[in-house]
Amino acid sequence: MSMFCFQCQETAKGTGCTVRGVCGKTEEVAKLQDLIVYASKGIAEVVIKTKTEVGKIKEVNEAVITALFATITNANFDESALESQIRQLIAHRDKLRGKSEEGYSNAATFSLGDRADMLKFAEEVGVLRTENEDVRSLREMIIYGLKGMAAYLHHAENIGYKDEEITAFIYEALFATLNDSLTADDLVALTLKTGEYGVKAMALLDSANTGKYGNPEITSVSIGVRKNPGILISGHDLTDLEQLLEQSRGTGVDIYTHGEMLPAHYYPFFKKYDNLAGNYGGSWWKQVDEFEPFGGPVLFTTNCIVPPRSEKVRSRIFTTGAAGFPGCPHIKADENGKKDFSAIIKMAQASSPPTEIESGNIVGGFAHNQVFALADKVVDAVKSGAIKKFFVMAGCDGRMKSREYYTEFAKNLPSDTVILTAGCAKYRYNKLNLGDIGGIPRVLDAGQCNDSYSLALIALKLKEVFGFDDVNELPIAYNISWYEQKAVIVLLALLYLGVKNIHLGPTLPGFLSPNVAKVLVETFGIAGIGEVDDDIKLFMNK
Ligand code: SF4
Ligand code: SF3
Repeated sequence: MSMFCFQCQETAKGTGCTVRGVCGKTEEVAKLQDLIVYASKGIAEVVIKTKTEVGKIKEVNEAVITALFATITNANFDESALESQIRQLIAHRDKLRGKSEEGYSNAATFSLGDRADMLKFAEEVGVLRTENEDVRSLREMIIYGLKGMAAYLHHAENIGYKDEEITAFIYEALFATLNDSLTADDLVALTLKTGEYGVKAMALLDSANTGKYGNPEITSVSIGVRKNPGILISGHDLTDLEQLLEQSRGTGVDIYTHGEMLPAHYYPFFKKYDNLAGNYGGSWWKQVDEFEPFGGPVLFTTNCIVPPRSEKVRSRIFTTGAAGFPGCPHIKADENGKKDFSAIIKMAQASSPPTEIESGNIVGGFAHNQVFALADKVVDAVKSGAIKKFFVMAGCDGRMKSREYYTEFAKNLPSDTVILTAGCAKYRYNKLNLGDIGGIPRVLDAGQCNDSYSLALIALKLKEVFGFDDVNELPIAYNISWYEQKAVIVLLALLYLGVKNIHLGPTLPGFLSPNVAKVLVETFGIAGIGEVDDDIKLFMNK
């Protein structure tokens, strides 16, 4: 076996990618990413054993968070970038540890040779290093949750928000995954604690985003095109969008969002930019068809990158932040966080304007503040029976055919139900025109995957208004679709908040061992999905 990765929903045969990732990740990239995780665990060990105050090692924290983020599915395919992150992590680790190697594990002491040595060593430290499949399953679930958390912390940090308590937890959890004396029960407890910190991380990012850009509000977003050439910006980082909008103002170039950047339109702050033209296309995997007709350059601020099919498209791709793709220019921030996007703007000016692939508008912006403002209306609609049930359908989208389930599910839901969505899962039904209930749209989009936090706040608010003791008494069903590791932290956060009977699809994670899956089923009522009609009946009768 040349590599092993089973962190995402598309993992080969539902069990693991062993030759090349279904995502396009090469063996080398997979191994370097394993090494990043292992080196991060080593740093965690040193931080804990030297009792280093997390607040005093800002640079180390940033390096660990960015590196973990770079290992998320579809974030970074660039071997050289990953190698230099590993070298940076090891330099930090050794500086923190000093000369002494006594009392430390291999993760805290291993040294690096050349790339070939690194790849060889990586084979010993990957996922399969843990032999017991239940321990492996729990360890990896924790690690994937931490990766998702790292992504959210990275965005918050870019806005100047950080929380050392969360960073300290990341070290605690990373180190715990090296500890062979922990039992499966200990690891289950740590999994839930990861969910607890996931809530904190999403809350921090929510404060950062709303603190800087205002509270999302109901917004109609154009999905057509204008006449100017454009730049397409994808991913989740709002600070990148802000800088791009500022720098491209008055240059004759329009900015379009793609995939998970769509919710940026909902923030009041961005409404002042008349060069923010709209949203182009659908969710991440549609890029293989949509980047070609877009015509202009594309900036990836995070996942999800799909290795481009043609050189023509590849030559128009730029990355920044934790994202990376070999051969594509990577735009770094200076020490003040400023990025120079002039090369992208220049390329856009020489590009043809986007070809229209859709027209019209979509409506979103139903994050917590906006929904709370509509609370009376929503509560009345529930009390009068006009709304029978809410369906939380947050999470990720993906290219598997089986995901057509979600479009059919949304289409076939009774007309007295409302979908609460967040993340790129929304693209399966946000253009369906499902109508409204007394002015409340039947699809309420809160925002990006991290804005699932808003959905949790909305549920907690409804619990309070209706005077229930338990969120599970509410008329809310959870039919979540997952793909990558941010969905793992969202799921763990929901479990921590006590949400039961979540249905997860289109398939259950390949990293769940049969015993761990059993614990999730028995303790939390987690289930997969079945046929649309049967599932709707099941949910409506619960
Ligand atoms: Fe396979 Fe997913 Fe890992 Fe890519 S990220 S190698 S598709 S399991
Ligand atoms: Fe989507 Fe990649 Fe997960 Fe942020 S962008 S939800 S899959």
